[in-house]
Amino acid sequence: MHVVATAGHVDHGKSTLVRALTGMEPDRWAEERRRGMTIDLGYAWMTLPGPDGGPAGSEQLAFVDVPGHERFVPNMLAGLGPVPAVLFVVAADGGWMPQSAEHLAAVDALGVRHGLLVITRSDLADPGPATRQALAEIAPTSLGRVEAVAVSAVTGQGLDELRAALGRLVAALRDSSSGISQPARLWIDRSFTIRGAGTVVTGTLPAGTVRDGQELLLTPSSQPVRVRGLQALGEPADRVAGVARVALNLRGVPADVPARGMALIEPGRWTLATELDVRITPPAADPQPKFPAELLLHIGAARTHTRLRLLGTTPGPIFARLRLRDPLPLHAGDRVLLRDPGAAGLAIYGATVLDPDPPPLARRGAGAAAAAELSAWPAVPTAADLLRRHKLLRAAQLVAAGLTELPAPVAGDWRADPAHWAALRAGLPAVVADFCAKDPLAPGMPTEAARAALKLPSRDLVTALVSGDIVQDGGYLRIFARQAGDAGPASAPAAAAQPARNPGGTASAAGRLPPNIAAAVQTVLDDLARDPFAAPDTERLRALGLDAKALATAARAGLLLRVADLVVLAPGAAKRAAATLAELDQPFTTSQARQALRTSRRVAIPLLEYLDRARITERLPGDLRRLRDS
Ligand SMILES: Nc1nc2c(ncn2[C@@H]2O[C@H](COP(=O)(O)OP(=O)(O)OP(=O)(O)O)[C@@H](O)[C@H]2O)c(=O)[nH]1
Ligand SMILES: [Mg+2]
Repeated sequence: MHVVATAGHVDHGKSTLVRALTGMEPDRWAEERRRGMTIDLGYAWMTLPGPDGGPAGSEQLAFVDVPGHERFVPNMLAGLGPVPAVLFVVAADGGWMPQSAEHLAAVDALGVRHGLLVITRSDLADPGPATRQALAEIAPTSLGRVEAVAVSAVTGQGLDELRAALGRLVAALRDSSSGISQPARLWIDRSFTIRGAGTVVTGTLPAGTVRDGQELLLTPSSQPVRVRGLQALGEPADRVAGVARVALNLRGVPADVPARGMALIEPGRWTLATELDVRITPPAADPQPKFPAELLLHIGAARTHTRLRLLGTTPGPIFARLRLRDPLPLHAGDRVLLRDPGAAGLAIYGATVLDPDPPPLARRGAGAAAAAELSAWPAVPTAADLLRRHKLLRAAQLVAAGLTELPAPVAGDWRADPAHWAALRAGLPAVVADFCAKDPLAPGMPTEAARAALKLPSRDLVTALVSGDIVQDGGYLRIFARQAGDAGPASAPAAAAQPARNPGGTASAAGRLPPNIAAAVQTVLDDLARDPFAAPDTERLRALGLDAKALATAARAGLLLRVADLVVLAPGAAKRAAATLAELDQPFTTSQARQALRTSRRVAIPLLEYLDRARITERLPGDLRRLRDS
């Protein structure tokens, strides 16, 4: 299926033409037929001729017929917004008119690239002048050079040529479809109730596929709804792929809830944007337009009020931050239309969404900086552009921004800007060294502190940055001491004055114990030299001014063996205990070990558990152990 919208000035024959082509009535309302004027969108479809204008093929072409009257511009935009092609109608006897220009400006702002010019009512006047003028107006727009066909809906003249031209238009549409599988975003333009079936919505699906039974989210509320039956052009279907006109029967949503301008989207695949950065392409005639503070933003069949803040004022494309009144499901690269409804003349601007979830503009001058940054971006942003700006993004954020070609993750589902990541990696050692220098008693820099210092959103990223001289151990980061042997644990006296060999590292921590701590540790070691397993009790430690943190630091420096938080022995104690235990009958009980070591249960139990962990002893059932070597 293909979908085209009509466009053109009021009374130029759009609906009459659609009726002539399809045999269906696009003016659905009695009021429209009474007034002979389209007010709201109309829907009709035809089967296209086969190749070379032969017998009817199987391909269908749906029309969204829009009103030409200026009062109904919002309805016109809702019809035109989601379609990839336009049937531009100009009456031979009317010529180029104000709404011809306004509709063309909208087509151009939306970036519609495919279309046909149809000169209608050509039984009433020579189509030549209208054709020439319309082609000249259309040529500089996104439509460029289009085919022109003169028709009369009254005499039928030109309709066969028009059908053939529509066949060529559809062929061009087919060739230009990107083939990239897009997530569904159905722009709702009608909602009604069918007795016995419940809520039905219809809309244009520009891309992606909707399936029977599928769960979709109804924007802007994000309410989940389930499709329970769908139709394409009046025929039931299991699935419909865009571009298409679709009618969906919805479950889980009261009939009065859906309305024109809402959308049904695939969960997780769209950013529900309230703030976005855009590139506005000013019209050639007005390169530096004066924007009002409040505009209307149109995309698909939706529109919402938006505030506009210009980012910098450089010639050429205009960069702006928009703040929407209602969130819209957007991708980077989406084309939106901005309109000043209060303007006297035409005030329609096309814009491209660059960032559907931009960083806040906090500092002074941040706007100008953002404009400078965005001016280097390509027409349609890539994941690399968004990452350069945001530094780090989760895959889900990029996918929701419409980017599916992602770089490899740096940690979990995190993606990083390569330059930023390299800078973080290069900067981590200094951050850790700085922390350790300021707090030499700390067991290292807590991973959480490093995360905060580097302003990272997740500790996993810190872990992923660990490399080279940095080691991560038990939630702490330390600089690996290459010359650890220089300050060998067993031989090291608790020398407070020992020079730092490796700033911030383990070896220097030994050298940089505050003198009172170093002296207290030396006192403990002196006591232990007399009675090796009589670890100082908590009272003694408190008297010496040694808390768990100080003991941990001393232990890390190799000055003490810490078998429990507040149980410390001399560095050689494990070896010495092993030698003593080797003299016992194997296996031995805790009590036997305690007696042999001439110590208390307070020390014996954690010491034996330490020896188990160090694989010096082996734990057996029934409170028994034996030396592993024996
Ligand atoms: N003689 C002649 N009259 C035509 C032709 N096409 C349309 N008309 C007449 O022109 C008038 C307007 O036609 P519509 O089809 O309602 O025009 P429209 O563009 O849909 O108008 P809006 O939807 O209100 O913008 C009607 O009276 C039609 O009968 C044609 O080819 N020849
Ligand atoms: Mg009409």
